[in-house]
Amino acid sequence: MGEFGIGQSVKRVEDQRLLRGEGRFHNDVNLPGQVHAIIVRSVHAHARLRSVDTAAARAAPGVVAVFTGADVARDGLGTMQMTLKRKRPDGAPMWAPPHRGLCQDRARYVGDPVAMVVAETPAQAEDAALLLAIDYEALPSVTSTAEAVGGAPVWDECPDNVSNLFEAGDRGAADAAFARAAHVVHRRYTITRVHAQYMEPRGALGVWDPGEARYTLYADVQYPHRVRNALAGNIFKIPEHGIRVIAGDVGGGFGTKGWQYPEHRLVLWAARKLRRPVKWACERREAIPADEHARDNVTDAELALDAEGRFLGLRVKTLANVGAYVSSDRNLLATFSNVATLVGVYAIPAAHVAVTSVLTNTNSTAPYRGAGRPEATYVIERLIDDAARELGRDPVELRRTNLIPPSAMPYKSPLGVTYDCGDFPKNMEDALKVADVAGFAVRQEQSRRRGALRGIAVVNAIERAAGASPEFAEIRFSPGGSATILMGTKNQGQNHETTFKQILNERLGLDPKDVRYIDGDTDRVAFGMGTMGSRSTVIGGTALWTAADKVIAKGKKIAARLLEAAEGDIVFSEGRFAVAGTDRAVTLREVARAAFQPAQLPPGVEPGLYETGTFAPKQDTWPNGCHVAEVEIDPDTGVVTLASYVIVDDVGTVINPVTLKGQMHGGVAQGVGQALMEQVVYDRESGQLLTSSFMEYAMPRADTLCDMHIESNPVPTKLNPLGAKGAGEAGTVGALPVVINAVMNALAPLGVRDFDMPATGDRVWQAIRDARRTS
Ligand code: MCN
Repeated sequence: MGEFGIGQSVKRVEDQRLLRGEGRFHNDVNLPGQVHAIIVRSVHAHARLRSVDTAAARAAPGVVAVFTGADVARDGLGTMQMTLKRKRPDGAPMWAPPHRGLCQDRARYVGDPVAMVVAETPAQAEDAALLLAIDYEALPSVTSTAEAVGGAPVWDECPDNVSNLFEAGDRGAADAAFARAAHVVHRRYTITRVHAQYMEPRGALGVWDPGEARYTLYADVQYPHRVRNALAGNIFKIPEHGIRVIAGDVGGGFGTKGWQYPEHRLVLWAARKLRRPVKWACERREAIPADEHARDNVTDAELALDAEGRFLGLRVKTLANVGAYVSSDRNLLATFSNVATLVGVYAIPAAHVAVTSVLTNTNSTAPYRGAGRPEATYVIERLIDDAARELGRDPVELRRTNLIPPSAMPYKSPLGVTYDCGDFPKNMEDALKVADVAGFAVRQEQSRRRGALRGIAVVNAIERAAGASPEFAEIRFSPGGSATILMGTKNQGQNHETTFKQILNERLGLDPKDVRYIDGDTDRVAFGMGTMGSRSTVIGGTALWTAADKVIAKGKKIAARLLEAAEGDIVFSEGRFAVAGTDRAVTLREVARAAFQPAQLPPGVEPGLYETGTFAPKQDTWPNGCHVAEVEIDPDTGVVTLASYVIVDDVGTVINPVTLKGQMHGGVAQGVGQALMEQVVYDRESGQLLTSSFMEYAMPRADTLCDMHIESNPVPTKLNPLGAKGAGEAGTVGALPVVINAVMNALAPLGVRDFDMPATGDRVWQAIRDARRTS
């Protein structure tokens, strides 16, 4: 409806404030009397802490306190509790050790928090931190995913480093499919470890209010309510109302800022002990050692095909590196989501998947943009390209033969999930046209004349988004008739304010200027699950729609009285309640004002106008799309240049085409970054982190990317009244496989058979050289 409604390219209302530097990020919050904390982190991948001598640090200028693991243990701080009940392959319960906040007897990765120094200024805390005398006894370590099983034990209690095994599908059916296959294609793919690299490094400000006997945490978290619940229930063991969590503007989260980190409990705990606000602001150079990382798995995948190229079965075994600690259930979610979409958009009748989560001397791995879906899509889409090469078939034709047709919807996949709707063949056919795949040979020849190799790839992506869990919204009118919306989701850059105001405009006709937007405060917002898994638009948006429905229902009663008509004759549209078939009408604003004047109300109607909506979908949505990329490679340097990128995407009803494109661009950039250059690297022998800053960790820049052409092929879902599917991760899900497949398409004619990300110049050059030597 109108210029602000659903489907309109409304400019982001939040940008004025953010671009003028008027946002309020965690580091903008400063309180009287605050002191500053520095976390002293392990310099060893694995070490016994023989002693931590704090005397010199305590005596340093400005130091207020120095805390170690012994203090945490003495005060009885709790740990996160897992609710997932998984098992190890031997049937024993999974070994998924939580973090204690500060290391107890051992440090288990480079960056593991060993001590906290609190001083009047950050500089004094840093100087004092250098005076800590930590006597480490270095122990053998293992950081590599492939070498974790049978490597040096990270925990004595779990000598083989196997945390748990997760299986899906039907092993018998898959084995039977392989037994009758005409062809079997087998490959091993490695997906690297990366860091989310949000623009705003993490931070936390802890406050203790002795009068109210209550904590307040200011932090850049994605799920304020769940962080509060975890801190209250698991760590401090107090009722939830004993903690308030406030997340202001958040400069990117991408999944790995999800919820509670050790620093959150430490600043709160120290604030109470010291009776002063305690602030920790992660330095950029501290971020890679301090934060949870992502991805990092090794997969053996097999595809069975019949003589006509129809897919018969898929078998996948993945080793997923979970790091040294498992800080919550969500750290294992990536392995779960990974499994669900491994068959992609293809009619593969039988599949079996086994994911073994392994412990290593590395940071925990958390869900990161896509959380398992880019990994799954990478495996199936690479396997199809490799199968096409091995069987001498056209990769697009092979896909076309096996796509699930729209007539098969809802489609129950052999991995236990149901795709509700989508038109996968149309996505691909449209993308082939837009990307002019037919004209590739000409462009390849032009590249060849310039001395360059050119590769193309077409991949289909599907992902589980907006997983079934509740979300909350509230609409409050004031006596003057203006409105405030309070959302349980948490914006981190996804333009929630704009998006939700558009949804409200569509349903209630309210001008965005007349609506105030609030999120991220557990005292102001009654409930929330927060933002992750591309759920906010679908679930938060529907919660808001539900609350708006209640506003309309109550408004009709009030309007009937104001218009002296029967309630059944009142119709609501475009912000006005009218008597059907007449021009007699009152605006929503007038109705809202009347709601606060008891004399204006019909009997039995409660004064006031504030409604809540909580939506709990029955099922996940399945956004999908087709990505086509072309790369050019300089064979003399190995440098890969992205030449073109096309997406035809189905996220159901599009709320805002321009912000959706922004989400696609960002998502693709993160996938391209990982495919071409990003990687967290450890030294195999010492377990040292070799990429702890931007000096060693390469990030994509504007010139890494090319123009992106994005089109929509929306198939609205019936799972929510908006018809929307999640969109925030879709770009990344397709980008990872399409870039590497395009690189492989360019390299395979030279004899390169196996190639893993990242496609950096030196690695590509090496692959070309090795292939030339062999041939
Ligand atoms: N949208 C739309 N139509 C749809 C769905 C979405 O127009 N059918 C647009 C809307 O503008 C909406 C945005 O896309 O605000 C994202 O919507 P949604 O898919 O609901 O995703 P969430 O808001 O729940 O965001 C989470 C998602 C995830 S899981 C990661 S990771 C990620 C991402 O969003 N992290 C981000 N995008 C990010 N963008 C920024 N700037 N910062 C992050 O940390």
